[in-house]
Amino acid sequence: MTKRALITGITGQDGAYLAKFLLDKGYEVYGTYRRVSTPNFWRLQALGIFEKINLIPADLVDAASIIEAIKIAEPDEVYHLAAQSFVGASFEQPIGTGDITGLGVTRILEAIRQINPEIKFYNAATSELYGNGSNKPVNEESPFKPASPYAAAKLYGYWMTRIYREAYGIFACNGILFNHESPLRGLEFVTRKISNAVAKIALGIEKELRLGNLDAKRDWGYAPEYVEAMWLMLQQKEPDDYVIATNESHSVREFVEKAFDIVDLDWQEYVKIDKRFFRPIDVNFLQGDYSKAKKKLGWEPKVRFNKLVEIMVKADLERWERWLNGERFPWDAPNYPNETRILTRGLRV
Ligand code: NAP
Ligand code: F7E
Repeated sequence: MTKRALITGITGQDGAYLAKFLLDKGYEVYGTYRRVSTPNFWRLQALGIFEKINLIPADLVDAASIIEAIKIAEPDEVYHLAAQSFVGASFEQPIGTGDITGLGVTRILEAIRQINPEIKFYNAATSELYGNGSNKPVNEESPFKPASPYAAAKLYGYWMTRIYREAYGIFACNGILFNHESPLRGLEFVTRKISNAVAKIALGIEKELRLGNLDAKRDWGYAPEYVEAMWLMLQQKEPDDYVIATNESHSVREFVEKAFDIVDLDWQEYVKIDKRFFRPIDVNFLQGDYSKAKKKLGWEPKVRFNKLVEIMVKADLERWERWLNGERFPWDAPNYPNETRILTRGLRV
């Protein structure tokens, strides 16, 4: 029988790649989206899957809409990816982040427990849980020391996922994913901010790039590979938690240098340090040991740091070249879905 998956946050980077991955595997894919004043379906359009997805309006702060989404989709698997995912913004909106990113997990788990506890559940946990706890590679057993409202909210979601697994026997997994990037990454995250600016500077559209802490080090992988790990977790015999990473760490400065190298420019001539982009506390170093995922899931990263930077810079160069030639990006177009693709209680057969 065709498997059904519900993805929360299908309009985000991971949601879009996961939707494509599951469609390619033959799944019927349902995704939640929230009402925003400017529609945000450009990633699904860019991957050419917008018309293949069943969309259900739901917001993580509205428990009733979550219950409705699960009733409509009747999923075998729920991938919970929706969140206020930007660490910087969590310092500006700590309460909202707690509600969306933290309590949102419990709203979904509770809906699963009440509607159908057989549904398998993936929770998007994060390397931010470790905070500034270690200067060495960390694994599933390492201590957590969150350093932002975002990380604290994610830590709550991580524990609620484990609690529902142990208390109610729900097949619930935490994917402790380290940073993963792609040409579909949001523009506020540092990698895409850099690749986008480098492309524009190389083409003469922009003159400078303003950044914050260049010394921070991250374990950066390639997002399309990471969504496969999410799926693999839900195909195992037993639910468990896994670190997904590359086990390499590079600084923001290295990312900048590499990105400018690709277009033969000296980064020091264009990059300005701007205190607005520093955080009240930053995580200085993250590197993930993914041995457990390799052993149990057979998962390993393929795209490494240099290749990742190249993929991102080249994709942004191509976009801005097309833009210079008069083409408009998908996100410029009015793109509300055809109403027949939206499922609500009224339209449920
Ligand atoms: P993203 O691109 O920021 O996408 C976040 C998604 O959540 C979007 O679809 C967004 O919808 C949705 N959302 C936000 N607030 C919501 C609300 N109140 N109700 C319903 N939906 C809401 O994030 P991502 O990079 O794909 O990451 C996916 C998940 O993995 C997130 O939980 C993130 O925290 C976590 N994570 C990411 C990384 C990483 O490096 N990418 C690493 C570890 C963990 P709109 O499109 O309407 O804004
Ligand atoms: O920052 C530094 C910044 O915002 C990376 C999310 O997906 O990954 C992501 O969180 C580093 C930080 O990602 C700028 O201070 C310097 O040290 O790209 P970021 P993040 O905070 O690591 C984790 C795993 C998640 O779970 C999150 O959802 O770069 N940095 N200058 C800057 N960062 C930004 N954004 N902008 C700058 O101008």
